[in-house]
Amino acid sequence: MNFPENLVDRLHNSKNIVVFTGAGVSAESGVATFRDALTGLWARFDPMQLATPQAFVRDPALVWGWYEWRRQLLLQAEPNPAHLTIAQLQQKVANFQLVTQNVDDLHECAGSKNVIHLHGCIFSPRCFDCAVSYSFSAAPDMQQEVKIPPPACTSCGGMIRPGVVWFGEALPQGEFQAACEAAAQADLMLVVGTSGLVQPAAMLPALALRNNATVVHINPDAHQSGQPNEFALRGTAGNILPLLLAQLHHSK
Ligand code: BV8
Ligand code: ZN
Repeated sequence: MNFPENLVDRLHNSKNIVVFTGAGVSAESGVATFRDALTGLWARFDPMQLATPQAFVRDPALVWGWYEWRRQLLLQAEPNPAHLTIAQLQQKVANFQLVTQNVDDLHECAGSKNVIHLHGCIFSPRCFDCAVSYSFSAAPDMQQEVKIPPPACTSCGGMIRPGVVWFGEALPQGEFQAACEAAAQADLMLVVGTSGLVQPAAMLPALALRNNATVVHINPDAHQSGQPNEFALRGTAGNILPLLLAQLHHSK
């Protein structure tokens, strides 16, 4: 892949890098993206319908079963070259911030530090009523997609819920604030594997652009926006990111 000439210089001269990831960065680890069709029991649902507090209250076992199914799949997933490259990049750059919309822990497994999770994490459930955190005692053992009643909170008896941000729920204040500050101070933002549909996370690239950062979209669906500071690299994160990192080496 040959990168646009001026992009390589911008990459090389950038001092404050933000990497903003979505489900596409985990696709090459075999993890379905958020908008991939659901399977089995959940096939008839749109994820948007299930990832809500209303759905959980209406049928807790259906929703908890869905998250346990996803947790089981995630426990079998490994970081892919995209996650690994992002972790390597963090080692090379003085001011670096990784912001993810993903609820998996593959960035951390790849060695990334201080990851901002805008939408929470599937591995940190809490009580739906009193918010006391809950720790899993074992990996799920689901032979197929089934309903599983959520565990009861040991402190108040309420239902344990997934540690993710559902539609209609506010993002964790501190994380979102820190992500906005990092985007506003960045001189380079890599936007990796996101459809840019979910607000308010999807506004981060626009925030970076408004502050004259170079914004690079890495996505098979990426398209050129025409803005001088915005670049579209069409392809998979697992292929493009290692090449991008290699460019940084060569041009030194
Ligand atoms: C909020 C956790 C307000 C759950 C997620 C109407 C009604 C209700 C709400 C709204 C509404 N209109 C707007 C809203 C707001 C709503 C919203 O944005 N809705 C949109 C979708 C219409 N947002 C919210 O509700 C947010 N909260 O607004 O609160 C508020 C304020 C104060 C007080 C109270 C309330 C909360 C949003 C958070 C939702 N939770 N996840 C779970 O995971 O189960 S979001 C979910 O989508 C995932 O986290 C995912 O990360 C995220 C974004 O999706 P992507 O990551 O982009 O994934 P996607 O599948 O879409 O795309 C994958 C991309 O990868 C594609 O582009 C593909 O081309 C690319 N790709 C594929 N393979 C590769 C690749 N790229 C590179 N390499 C590859 N190999
Ligand atoms: Zn409780």
